[in-house]
Amino acid sequence: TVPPSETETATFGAGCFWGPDARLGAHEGVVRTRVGYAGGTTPEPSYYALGDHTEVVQVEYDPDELSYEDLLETYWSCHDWASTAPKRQYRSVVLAHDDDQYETALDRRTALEDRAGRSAATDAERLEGFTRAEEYHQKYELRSTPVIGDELEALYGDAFVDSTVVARLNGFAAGHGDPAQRDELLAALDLPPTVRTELRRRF
Ligand code: MHO
Repeated sequence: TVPPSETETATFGAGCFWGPDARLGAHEGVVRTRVGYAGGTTPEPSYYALGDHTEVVQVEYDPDELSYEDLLETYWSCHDWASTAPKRQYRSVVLAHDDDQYETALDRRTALEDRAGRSAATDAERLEGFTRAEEYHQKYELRSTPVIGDELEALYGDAFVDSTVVARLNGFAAGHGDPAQRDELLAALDLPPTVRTELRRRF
């Protein structure tokens, strides 16, 4: 897969970031994902010193293949947007990268509420900063099965987190994507048999 030269970036909070990393990573048109901390003011947040930040997933996507509106729909469909999270760490929040995204988020949130007949707990704010999370939180679905995580990390090296293929496999390992999409990708990859077998078990 040749990544597009022009991508756009979107950032969302939707509970524990492992889940949306996998869900959005499986999405056609998404080029890269990473998880991190945003939406607060505490300097240099980390998992155990989060301060007032929230766990977020950041995605780079190809705007020719995927619209911000479609991304928002998938974002809302993958978490409980109607309930207020027990901790700020897990709040539902759209962190807009520009005025356009901000206006679209407000607009689509109203449409969602009208459609569902319920109000959304999702906040909409401008993104002020993003701190990438610790490596062990990136592509967590793959890492949580040691043979897959270790072998893919060895195979992809420094490109592991930023790879489109790894983002897809991470999503597929969580049960996302459709069988045709999974088969097509697996057929195109020259993966070690152990990884192939373990992935198949997860799909
Ligand atoms: N329930 C999960 C949350 C982790 S997530 C990165 C756990 O504590 O294992 O916040």
